[in-house]
Amino acid sequence: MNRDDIIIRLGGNGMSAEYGADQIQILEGLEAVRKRPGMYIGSTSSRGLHHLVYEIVDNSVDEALAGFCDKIEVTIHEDNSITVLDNGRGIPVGIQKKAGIPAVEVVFTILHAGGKFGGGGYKVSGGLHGVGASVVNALSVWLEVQIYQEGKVYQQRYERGKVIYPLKVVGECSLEKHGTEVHFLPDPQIFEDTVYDFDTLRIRLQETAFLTKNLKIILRDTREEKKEKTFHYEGGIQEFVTYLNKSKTAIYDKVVYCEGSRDNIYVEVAMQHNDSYTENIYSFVNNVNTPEGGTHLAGFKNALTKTVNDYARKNKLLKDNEENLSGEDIREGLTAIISVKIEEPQFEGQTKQKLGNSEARGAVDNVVSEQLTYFLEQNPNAAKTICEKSVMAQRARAAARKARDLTRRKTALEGTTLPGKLADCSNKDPEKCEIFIVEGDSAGGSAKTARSRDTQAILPLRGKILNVEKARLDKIYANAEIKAMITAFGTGIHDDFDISKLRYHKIIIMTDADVDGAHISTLMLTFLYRFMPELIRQGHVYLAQPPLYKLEKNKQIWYAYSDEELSQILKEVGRDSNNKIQRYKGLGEMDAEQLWETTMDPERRILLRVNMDDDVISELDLTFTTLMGDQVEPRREFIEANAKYVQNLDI
Ligand code: TTJ
Repeated sequence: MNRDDIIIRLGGNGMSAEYGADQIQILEGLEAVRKRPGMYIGSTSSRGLHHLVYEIVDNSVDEALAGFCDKIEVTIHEDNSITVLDNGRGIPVGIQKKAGIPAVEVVFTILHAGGKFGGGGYKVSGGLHGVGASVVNALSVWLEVQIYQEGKVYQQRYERGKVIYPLKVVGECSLEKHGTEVHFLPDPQIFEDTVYDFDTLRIRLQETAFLTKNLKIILRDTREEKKEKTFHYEGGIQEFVTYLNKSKTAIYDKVVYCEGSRDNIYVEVAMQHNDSYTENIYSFVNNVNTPEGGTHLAGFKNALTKTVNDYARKNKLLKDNEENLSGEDIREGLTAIISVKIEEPQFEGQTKQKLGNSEARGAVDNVVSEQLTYFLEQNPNAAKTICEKSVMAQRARAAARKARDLTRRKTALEGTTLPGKLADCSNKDPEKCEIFIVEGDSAGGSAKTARSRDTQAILPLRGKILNVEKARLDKIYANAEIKAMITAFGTGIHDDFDISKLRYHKIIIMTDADVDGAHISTLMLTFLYRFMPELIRQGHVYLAQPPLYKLEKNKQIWYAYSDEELSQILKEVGRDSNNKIQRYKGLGEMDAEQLWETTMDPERRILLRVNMDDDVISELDLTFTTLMGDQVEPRREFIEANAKYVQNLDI
């Protein structure tokens, strides 16, 4: 660590507060951030708002990775300001030679100063926006930093990036106390939404705690509903895998764990198979998620495929006349975390989320090959279970390929015949067209009568659709409801997926407004998420919102879509015995006209657009696991919180 070589310790009060040309440049720099905030933090939506917290916390995590900090406390205050406190060494308060101002002031006022402190050590600075504290400062109404160092408390305040007073000593503290505390209020002139969501911060901070063994992170909410959560995982990513597999059934007890350094790259891998058929692998570089993978992920996959095949051959679990297991076969039902720490990560790809350093491939391959071989030898029962599951996957894949080739040939011969149950629309412009996926034949019937034939298609589905998390590919392809959806959408799936062939730009899931309806919606979403995620990513998937109540008074009718709305309407029209209130239990209770005016008419309905977050461990992923798994309790929690995953869309 040679950060100190550019920092001179503070002697006396040490203030050389000569703000000349340099200071003007600084202000111009931060002004640029305020002019184009999106360039620095991605967006000024709620996502950007939460990003501010990560930018600050990441500095403390760096200090933890360097080995000088083991506790971070994050507090959401009643005014939606945020405090981040760590017990690290404290940002240096000495004058920085080049800038002529205290290093801490450099950190908060000079653009990109964050990562530029000399070299050495791993830094949390991956992905698109590792831009640092000065950006947060520029986008805050005010920001105050306090540093606890050598018995003194230092403080400085900024407003919209501008220094309010030079760094000063404001008090004394015990000699043992050390750390940095930053308190800031995001600027409503910049952000569309300035209300923090506890769960959004929780997910990210919990992920950080999993990835940083022995770091304790506390998240506190002091607003109305007071909450506090502590994340502290001695087992690190091993516990992460256990957590991800919590609502699934693991097929062997231990979590495989590999750890080691090669080429100055620190490699950690944890993995365990469950009895599902989907692969859940998350890779990280310096604690930052790399959704597009890269060399570290490639190294892992290569090592896993090679090692398991070698073991299976050697132990006759794969016979001489059988083909090698493919990587996909071995990864069926695998939950894994790949985490590497590397000094100078290179990110590639369109979104700069893919690790490019070629030495990372070899490092991960090497560590995993060596330690997985050892694990398999030491745990023959687990090894056998893994090989057997992979062989089963290999057979199922061969069967699925046959089934798919067959359907392909069929469509080539017969052309794409749309499913019989589909009532298609007449308009041929996909942008104008929408398809309602409706639960049950009777509601489907009403919807067919109610619809606007030109642009609205109806596809009724019978009963619950197949849970694709619980079925193998061959069975999924054979399922009538799923086949109907695939042909109706027109895009194909997996490798054949082609979004330009999408026949309807709105895919609207319409189910009853009860627990069963929510379950069916989730099964539908699971299917779309696993087989056509691009439809969700590009915002083509919606949930219809049928009303919960109908209210009649003096021949006038009102519909309420929530309990709050019902009491609002009652307040307006007067609550008396002439009110007739009907609670809708299902779509079937509405006639076609009611269904049209409340749920389907583009002029009057409410649709919820389903969205998906790409750069944190997908919430969707965790919730699908939770919902579709075997355990009942997490499922109930999910259904209660379900509304969070959809975003309101006014049409
Ligand atoms: C830098 O090198 C010398 C010793 O201290 C290192 C340092 O800056 N540590 C540090 C920074 N710990 N915590 C921070 C930090 C904490 C918060 C909440 C915000 C910011 C910008 C930095």
